[in-house]
Amino acid sequence: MVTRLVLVLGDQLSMTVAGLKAADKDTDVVVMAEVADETDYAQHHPKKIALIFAAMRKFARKLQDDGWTVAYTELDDSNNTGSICGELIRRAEDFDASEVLATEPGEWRLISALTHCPLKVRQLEDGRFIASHRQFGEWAEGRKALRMEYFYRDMRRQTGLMMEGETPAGGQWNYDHDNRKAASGSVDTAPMQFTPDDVVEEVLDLVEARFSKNFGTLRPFTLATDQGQARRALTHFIKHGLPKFGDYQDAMLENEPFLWHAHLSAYINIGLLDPMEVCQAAEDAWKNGDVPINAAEGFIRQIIGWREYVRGIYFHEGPEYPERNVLKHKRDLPWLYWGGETKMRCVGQAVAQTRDHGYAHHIQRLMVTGNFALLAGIDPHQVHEWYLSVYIDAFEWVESPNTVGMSQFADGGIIASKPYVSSGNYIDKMSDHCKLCAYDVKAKDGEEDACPFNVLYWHFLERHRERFTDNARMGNMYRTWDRMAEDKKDRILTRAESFLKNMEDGGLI
Ligand code: FAD
Ligand code: DLZ
Ligand code: SF4
Repeated sequence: MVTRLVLVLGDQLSMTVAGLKAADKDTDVVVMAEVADETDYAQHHPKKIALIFAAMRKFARKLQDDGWTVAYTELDDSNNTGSICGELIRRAEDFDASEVLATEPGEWRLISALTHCPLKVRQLEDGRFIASHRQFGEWAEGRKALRMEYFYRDMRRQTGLMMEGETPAGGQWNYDHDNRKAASGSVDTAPMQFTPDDVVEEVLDLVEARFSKNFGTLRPFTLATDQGQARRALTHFIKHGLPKFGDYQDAMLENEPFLWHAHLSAYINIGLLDPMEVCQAAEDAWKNGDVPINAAEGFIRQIIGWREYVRGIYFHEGPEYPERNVLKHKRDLPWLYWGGETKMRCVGQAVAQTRDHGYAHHIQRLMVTGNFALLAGIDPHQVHEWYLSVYIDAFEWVESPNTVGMSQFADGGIIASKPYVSSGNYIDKMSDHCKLCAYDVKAKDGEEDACPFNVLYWHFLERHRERFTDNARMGNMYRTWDRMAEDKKDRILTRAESFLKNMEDGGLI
């Protein structure tokens, strides 16, 4: 029998990935490699590198225990070539193999590297998703607008999740109107934590030695690093977090990074949890009467709706999608995103949590850091690079549509029907940050201490009037702006300009 290599990447750590499913345990050799090309294409959060390396090492052991031959390269190995293709070539020589079975990577960069690797590499479609590339393409074909909601309904029908025959459970597809409560008081749950074992400790030492300059705190490190732990984290979330997930999905609280969110995205994205098992656990909890319908439906929608949809968009739109910049925003990402001082309490809190945990929940990503970057006209590519670096769950197929499309409207409205921009009002309503902020969220007249979101909001609308004035969902806002007295409008725009100038000059904002 000819020996084949089976490539398993750091975010493909599941026994059911396509490459492993197609392989022969008796004759094929699994190749896994910690390489500089992957650690350095973004300035990854140290917790993200540690999570991936620890989970890779444990997965390799599991494969070996199951009888697979595994050729594993550690980052510090002296003969490490530094790239996935380089490692495949080296292992092909070692094992006299010429063919490679790979599961298609979640990034065009790596797909291209495998395509150009001078070996026969078969890239099999990643079957860990509900919608295949072909299915998404057929859904998208001929549609004027690719809206998530309609795609989601198809996914509900296809999976049967929360369906009663052809109709959605409870009679509605979407219970979002129940999911906008502001939180108050204390949070009665937290993601499950795991004490590092020997494998994890060794990886932490390596990451500390090699990546201490990257933005982010490595220790304490309490993430799950194998399937068993990730499943315990899932069970814990379903019991303690999911019941209130829906109600407080959009809420933000001081020093409460996780609220009732799952903190499971990284585990799902790297293969420790299967998206369907996660959704089925949520559905079961609802069927057993342990969680309300708005929580279960809202949670399942994030996974079989948004997660599948953004992946479809990434592959449908092609490799240049992350480069898009229809609003022609050019400003540099301010230093405060890398932990520099800021007077904006909401942004400071989101960035500090990101630094400490490699995590911020969706509304912080969308309506705080994303909203600010969009209002301030930051180059979306720099925003994309930031999100790709700082979150433990960030891989381009999921990060770039969320950032470039949903958050920065840089794709011109493929994902979002209108830009996700808001004044400070929204953050004030959904959080307790404003009362501790140096800025005044109630100041709306261009005052020196006016919340920056308040003045930048109108500045954004004014500078993009031509593009958005006819957008049905934005007409009201333009009418409100147009009704304002001219001197008030001048004060607001002048204050916005001086704020942006100060930001560009590196001043404290
Ligand atoms: P929960 O809020 O508890 O949601 C449950 C699950 O639903 C998540 O674990 C995740 O698997 C899925 N999910 C929810 N929203 C989305 C979404 N919009 N797209 C895809 N899956 C979703 N998610 C990533 O996994 N990786 C990223 O790199 C990423 N970058 C983002 C960048 C921006 C600018 C924005 C606005 C969102 C981004 N998201 C990303 C989506 C979302 O913010 C995270 O999935 C979520 O915050 C993860 O935390 P959680 O597990 O506690 O999720
Ligand atoms: C993110 C990441 C990092 C930091 N390191 C590795 C690595 O050393 N080896 C590996 O196989 N994968 C790594 N990854 C995950 C890949 O970057 C990921 O597979 C691609 O971005 C495609 O999603
Ligand atoms: Fe954020 Fe403005 Fe509130 Fe300050 S006042 S916390 S900047 S929304």
